[in-house]
Amino acid sequence: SLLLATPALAQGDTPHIATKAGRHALIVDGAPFLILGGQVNNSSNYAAPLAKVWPVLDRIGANTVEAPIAWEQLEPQEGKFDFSFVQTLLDEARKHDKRIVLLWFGAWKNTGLSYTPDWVKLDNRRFPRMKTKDGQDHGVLSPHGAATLAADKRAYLALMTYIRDHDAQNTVILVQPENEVGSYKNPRDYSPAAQKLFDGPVPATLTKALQKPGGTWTTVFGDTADRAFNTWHTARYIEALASAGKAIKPLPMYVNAALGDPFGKPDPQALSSGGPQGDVIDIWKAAAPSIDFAAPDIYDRASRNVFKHLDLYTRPDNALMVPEIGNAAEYARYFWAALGRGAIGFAPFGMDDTGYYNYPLGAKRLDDATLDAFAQKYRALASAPWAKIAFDHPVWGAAKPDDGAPVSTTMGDWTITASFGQWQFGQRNWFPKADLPAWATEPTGGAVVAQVSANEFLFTGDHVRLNFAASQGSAPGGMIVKVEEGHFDKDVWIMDRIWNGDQTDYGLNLIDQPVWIKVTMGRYR
Ligand code: N0T
Repeated sequence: SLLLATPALAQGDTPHIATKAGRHALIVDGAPFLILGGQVNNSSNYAAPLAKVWPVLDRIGANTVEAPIAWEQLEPQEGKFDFSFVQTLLDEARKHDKRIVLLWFGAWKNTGLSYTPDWVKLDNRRFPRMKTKDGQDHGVLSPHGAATLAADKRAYLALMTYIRDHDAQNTVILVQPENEVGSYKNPRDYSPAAQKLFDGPVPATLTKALQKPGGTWTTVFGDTADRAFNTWHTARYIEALASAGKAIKPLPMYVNAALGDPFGKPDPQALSSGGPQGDVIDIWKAAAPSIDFAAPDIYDRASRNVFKHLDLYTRPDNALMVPEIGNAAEYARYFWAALGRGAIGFAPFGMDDTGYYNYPLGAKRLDDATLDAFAQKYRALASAPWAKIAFDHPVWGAAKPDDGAPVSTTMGDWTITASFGQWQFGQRNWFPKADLPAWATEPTGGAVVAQVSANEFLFTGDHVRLNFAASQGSAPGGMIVKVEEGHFDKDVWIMDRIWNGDQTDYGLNLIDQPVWIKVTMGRYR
């Protein structure tokens, strides 16, 4: 008899980014997957400190660990590879039921070369540092170093080969070649060889992609030429790693950015010139088509800046992911803002118990309140098929802005308003003498909403009140028909109770129990 082939999963089983209608999903084991992540501290990439990672990740309900593999640890002597930590990480992640986002700390880590092996660090002739304008060495490897690229790439490919051969089950779901690339205080390499390239024409691929006329770097980019040049060449270098890496195993790959001021004109001396900041994503897209997306590392506490950064990386051609965000409690609310823009993942940085804290970027310490701020949200999201919902439907999210003001949106015929800092009953001005809740003055609160059909919404959140109403100008008679609290059995919504009375009269309030709510809107005639 004829054997019919079983329908193959798209692109085999390998994780990949899928895009439809401008929305993105990270597909893992054939289904959309939401990265509820945590990144370990920089030096936790050894067997011993891993024991201090899992309890913290379990405590916050993470499903994914972001962990570095250092070039110095993989290839301590040239051509002699040591995969023992890679294997330990795979074994332990599986044992602790975590997926892995693998971070390749190669030629560039926060721009510097500290993670390269000694034989790279100490051989500046073979692996040249950038030159400053006055001919001094700058402590960042030049992206024009052909030997640097060849050696870095060889090590990266050895890593990818090991993953291909030892991770058929795709514990590793995403790879980040290099970390926060670019160069601080030296916008590009000013060596004679680099200068020669800089004086030449801008590659046509780039001018075409940017829809600019051809010319030299200076004529095309003016006073941003140095940065554009270093961005292009850094991205080309990473493209070489990514494209060759994907030929071995086509895992999705991304780059992360140390961010500047998202509103001001970036100062090429102050920010990591060459990195994938929001204003140069187009250069990265043209130079590095094998990179699936660029991503923001958020260590800026100002809500206005955070929202703008998130917006800059939310594009039809760029899946939003937050691979690093400060692990202080106040950053946790931005989880809602990220998911509301369709983020495929989120990961506070420094999530282990090795005793290191990167305050003032993140937390002073991981106390219970801090861990709960992330855990509470992760547990709510882990209980829902959110990645699938957000791939199939429009979503919106709100995090409490610094000024505490309400925020709203309109989805179809309905306007949704998120407000913050209230008790659950009634309105503040009814009880002028009642004290305010503790969270009224805290940077806490937010929600995420999916419009699952024209008149139906799913949402969860914390320290927030949501009001649903007919949008201005829509037909009369619009109202909330039903509010259900429920849970999911795989993809199916199961109603547990109907909310009514106090639970709905003053808006839909979620404080410290972020349950799932389904709202059905309608119109009376
Ligand atoms: C991040 C992390 C780690 C004057 C910082 C942020 C991680 C890297 N870098 O803990 O090092 O590996 O991606 C740099 C932010 C610099 C802000 C300086 C303000």
